[in-house]
Amino acid sequence: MITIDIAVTEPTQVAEARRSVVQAAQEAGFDETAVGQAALVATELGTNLLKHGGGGRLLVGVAGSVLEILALDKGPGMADVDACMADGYSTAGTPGNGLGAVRRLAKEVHVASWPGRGTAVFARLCPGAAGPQEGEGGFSIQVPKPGEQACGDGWAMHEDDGGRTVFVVDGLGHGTEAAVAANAAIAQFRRSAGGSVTDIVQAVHQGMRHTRGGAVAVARIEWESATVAFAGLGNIAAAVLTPQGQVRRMVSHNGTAGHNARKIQAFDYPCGEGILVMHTDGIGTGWKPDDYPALARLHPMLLAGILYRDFSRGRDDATVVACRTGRP
Ligand SMILES: [Mn+2]
Repeated sequence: MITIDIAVTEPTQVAEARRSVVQAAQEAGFDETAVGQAALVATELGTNLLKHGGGGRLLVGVAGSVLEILALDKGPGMADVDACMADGYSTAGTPGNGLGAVRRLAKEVHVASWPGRGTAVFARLCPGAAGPQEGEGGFSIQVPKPGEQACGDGWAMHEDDGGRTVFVVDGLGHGTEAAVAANAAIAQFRRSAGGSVTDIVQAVHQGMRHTRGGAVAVARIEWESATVAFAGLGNIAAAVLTPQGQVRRMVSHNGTAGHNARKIQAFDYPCGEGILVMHTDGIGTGWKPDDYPALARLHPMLLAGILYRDFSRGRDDATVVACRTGRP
């Protein structure tokens, strides 16, 4: 889960981003060599933001033993993503400083770029690790309001043979008390995750009674029927992007979990092999898929990153969760 957001608009901030990446790599249990490689990836991605993106943001986090780095800019974009992935290619004319080294050192690199609409690069580093990794199912960015340590948002995921259930909560307001509410909601979700979406929302509503409350939403992807069942209370946005590029926005009822739940209702949406995305109101809902060709074919973290980059309000906790809706 990505939790740190560093602006990179001048060279000293590349160094700051590198320090954050080193710290996160150590947190993920990387050995000295792997920490050094992570630092190199951070330096190159940060330098690219300055050189090709006109500045941008480097986002960092840890999911299990995986280090996640997102580089986001609103620059001119790449005309040819494949060429930029090749060693030695650099649009600024510095050989060997493009994405080639990032690709060599990272386990996975995913790139999205549109001319005039900037570039997003997602690198996953997990030295020596093999097999499925934590975070493989769902990808997330969760960044507290600027100046706050605690995050009043939360999310969690449950998987079983039949499908996947994704839960998102936005504790009322922000700061410590919002985090207390969000944590109570997550704890209750974990106890109730096997139930229907309406049962889960009902249980979480009860479980948040002693907190200041918040907005919650649950989406259950059923592999067999290729549908998503959704129930929401309050202001959590959710949508399915179909492989054909359509967006189905899901409906929540008004209310505040923990205090006011007049109506808890499930809605069903067909999903196919697309992407489910859910986000709190720290991210605006004004995004349109037509602005980003082939959005539904992106890696889910790139989708999350682009929504964060272009629609984060910057004055609230911001959380966006994205996962594939096809059976893994
Ligand atoms: Mn909020």
